[in-house]
Amino acid sequence: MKEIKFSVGIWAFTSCADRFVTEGYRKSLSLTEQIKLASQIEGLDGLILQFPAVVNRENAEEAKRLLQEGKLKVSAVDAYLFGSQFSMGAFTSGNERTRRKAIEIAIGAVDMAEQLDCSYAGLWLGQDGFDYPFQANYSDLWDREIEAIREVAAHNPEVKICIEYKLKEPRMHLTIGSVGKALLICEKIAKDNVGVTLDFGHAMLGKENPAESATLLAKYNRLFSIHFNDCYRETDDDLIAGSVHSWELLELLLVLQQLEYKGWYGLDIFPYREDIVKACEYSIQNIKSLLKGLEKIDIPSLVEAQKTMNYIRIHRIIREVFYPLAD
Ligand SMILES: [Mn+2]
Repeated sequence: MKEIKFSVGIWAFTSCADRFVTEGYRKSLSLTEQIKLASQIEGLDGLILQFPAVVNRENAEEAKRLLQEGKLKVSAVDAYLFGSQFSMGAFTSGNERTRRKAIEIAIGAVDMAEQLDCSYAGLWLGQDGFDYPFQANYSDLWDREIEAIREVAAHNPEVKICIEYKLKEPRMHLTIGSVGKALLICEKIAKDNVGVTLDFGHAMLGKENPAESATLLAKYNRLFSIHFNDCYRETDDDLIAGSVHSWELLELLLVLQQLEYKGWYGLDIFPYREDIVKACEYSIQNIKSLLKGLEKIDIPSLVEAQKTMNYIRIHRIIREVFYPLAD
């Protein structure tokens, strides 16, 4: 467990606005204050940053200094491609100038990752998709999406491009909405530095089982990073990890061990009403507690039992550890 590295998306430290409380649930903090707060989180090793909204050419060296002071690394630099300028699409935009701007920002995120000694750049394309029947030429959207990712990935093969899929929101349908579509794009581009971020809540929202999605991605060497959080599967709630779907989380953690996943364990949470530091620490503790429990599970027996697909026999091995029968 010692070798696991935890990070958190810097957006957890924002005022956490929603569409009802547009001013946010707490006061806005400067980047300096956000990094200082993050450095107080017990067990945290890094931050996921955004380019150019959070880090950019003007403040990168200052951010680097603050991170070093706080003993934090950068686990990924995400391209900020979901702002209002991309409301009609980023990589999929039919307006060539807008599309070029989006590609330029994504390439900027790759360069920023390198500058901050980080080898991962994230692409979550929340505005690429459609809201209504008849609205989109699906073929054009798909082709533009793939070509743009191909171009960004070619910029620097040393930086891994992490495509983060999500079923919906803000678009009603996202172009890269499922693990299968994300994987298909990776396979079409066929470059070693193009892979996927599996976001637990996104997988749950898409009615996937995260452990199965992780396995599928790892099978094709495309499991680059994980975002932990939780949700009720209707929307992307970004709740504290391990708070709602503990079984699915436990299974994912087991599978990550079996797959020998060595990447970051990122938190992607929005603590609207909770103390930020405590919400992050609680998420990390939940994951660590489940990992501790996994140490007590008889894995060879579990693997053997899985061959039978006999659920009761299989689950009894887990239950003995997590809720033993009362006397
Ligand atoms: Mn995420």
